[in-house]
Amino acid sequence: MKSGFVLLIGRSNVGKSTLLNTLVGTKIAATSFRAQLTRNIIHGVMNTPEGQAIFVDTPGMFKHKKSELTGKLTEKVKNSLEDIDAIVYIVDPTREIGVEERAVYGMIRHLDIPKILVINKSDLPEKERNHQKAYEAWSKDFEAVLSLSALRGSHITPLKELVMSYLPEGQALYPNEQLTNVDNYFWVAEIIREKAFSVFDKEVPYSLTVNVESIEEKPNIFVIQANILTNEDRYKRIIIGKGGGKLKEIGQMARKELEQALHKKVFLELEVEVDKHWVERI
Ligand SMILES: Nc1nc2c(ncn2[C@@H]2O[C@H](COP(=O)(O)OP(=O)(O)OP(=O)(O)O)[C@@H](O)[C@H]2O)c(=O)[nH]1
Ligand SMILES: [Mg+2]
Repeated sequence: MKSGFVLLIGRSNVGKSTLLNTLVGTKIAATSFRAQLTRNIIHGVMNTPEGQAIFVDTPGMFKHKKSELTGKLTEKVKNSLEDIDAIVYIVDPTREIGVEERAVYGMIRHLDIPKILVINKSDLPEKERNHQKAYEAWSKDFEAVLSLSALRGSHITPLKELVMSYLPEGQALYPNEQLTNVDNYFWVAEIIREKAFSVFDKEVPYSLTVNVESIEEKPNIFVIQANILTNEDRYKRIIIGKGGGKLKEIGQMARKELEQALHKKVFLELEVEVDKHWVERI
């Protein structure tokens, strides 16, 4: 059989995590319309009759604001370039090629590894995808160029086939039933963070992280305790909201999704704490 690692790389918000979930067929990585959601290297496993491809989701490259977090994320992406068998480079045809895109491309173009250019979001009307041609002009630097929709799951099969064709002979690296490297604690935290991202304006999401303290499975219910950690008191107040309304909203959305995925009732105890040092632990 064949097996190997396939890197999903691209700037923030192009749809890397969405594509990972679509390829694996289940939601592993959190996704958001807001940039810089993914903060860890996440593996998603695809098993086919031919073999096993392990997709590696990476944090989006993001040059907009220099911060400790951005620096750490860029470092993680650079480290993930080792021991990769193929690269899927994802771009968003609604956005112009700019300094940021060229910087990401600069990181991979010298690598002697098969590269596939994925022009994502093909479900959007043509007039919104007004940079499609500019990206297509890069085709000579790639083994293949595919236009697809990660969100709708259209034209995914050609990508799967291409990826498998580039993988070397090898044994399965993950047991058949295991689809990811992340554990339930991480996964639950990501779901909660995704919901927090969806509730607040730009400023707050970059100042928070989620820590799951405990997950207890009882016969009829999961009891989950989690903390939202944030840098400052003023953010804590925003996250809790008037009469606890915002926190409740996040909790309800997260609980709904967790219940759907776990096929069981969930009791989610969510608190907010100020912790100025959370970025250092990422
Ligand atoms: N219309 C459309 N939207 C998409 C598609 N793929 C992803 N999106 C949307 O684009 C946004 C970003 O998706 P993510 O998968 O979180 O992007 P990402 O590249 O992982 O972002 P970072 O983790 O911040 O680097 C979300 O709102 C997705 O729903 C697609 O094929 N079509
Ligand atoms: Mg992501």
